[in-house]
Amino acid sequence: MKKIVLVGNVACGKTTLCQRLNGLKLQYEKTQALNVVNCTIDTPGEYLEHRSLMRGLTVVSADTDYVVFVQDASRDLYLYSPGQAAAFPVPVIGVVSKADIATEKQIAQAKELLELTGADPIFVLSSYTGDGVQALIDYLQDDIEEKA
Ligand SMILES: Nc1nc2c(ncn2[C@@H]2O[C@H](COP(=O)(O)OP(=O)(O)OP(=O)(O)O)[C@@H](O)[C@H]2O)c(=O)[nH]1
Ligand SMILES: [Mg+2]
Repeated sequence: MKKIVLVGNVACGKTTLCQRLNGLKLQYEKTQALNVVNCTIDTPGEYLEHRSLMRGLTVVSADTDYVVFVQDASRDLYLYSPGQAAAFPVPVIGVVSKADIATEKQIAQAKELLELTGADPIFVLSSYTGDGVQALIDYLQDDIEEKA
């Protein structure tokens, strides 16, 4: 499994995705600090929301294979900037989260926003139902060479 760091605003679903990816019980717990679970680094949403903390994400990402931008499809709150993926030293992939409670239009909007950041590829999933999660797991298990 590739090493990833989850990035996204407060309550976008990073910890729940981390739990799902690692086969843990899904339970709400506010992330207060960087939390390493096997190959997944979970971060508090404040790291993205407060510009002064953003640099911390860049530093942490240097030791990973991928940054994962998580965008909550159910909320019209967009905190990423166009081209933001280029600020990281490793490739950025995107996750549209909470697809189970979002409309098709919201999902399309979230996907488009992540595309603008430069994240590629983008996975649409629900950590609650598990829909779409296996595609992400499969991607993270591939060798980088196989994707070229
Ligand atoms: N319906 C639905 N709710 C979800 C899903 N994933 C997470 N949630 C809910 O969204 C809320 C926030 O989820 P978290 O995973 O804690 O969010 P987070 O991004 O880790 O938030 P911070 O730790 O504050 O940065 C919780 O109430 C979750 O149960 C999902 O796939 N579907
Ligand atoms: Mg969290």
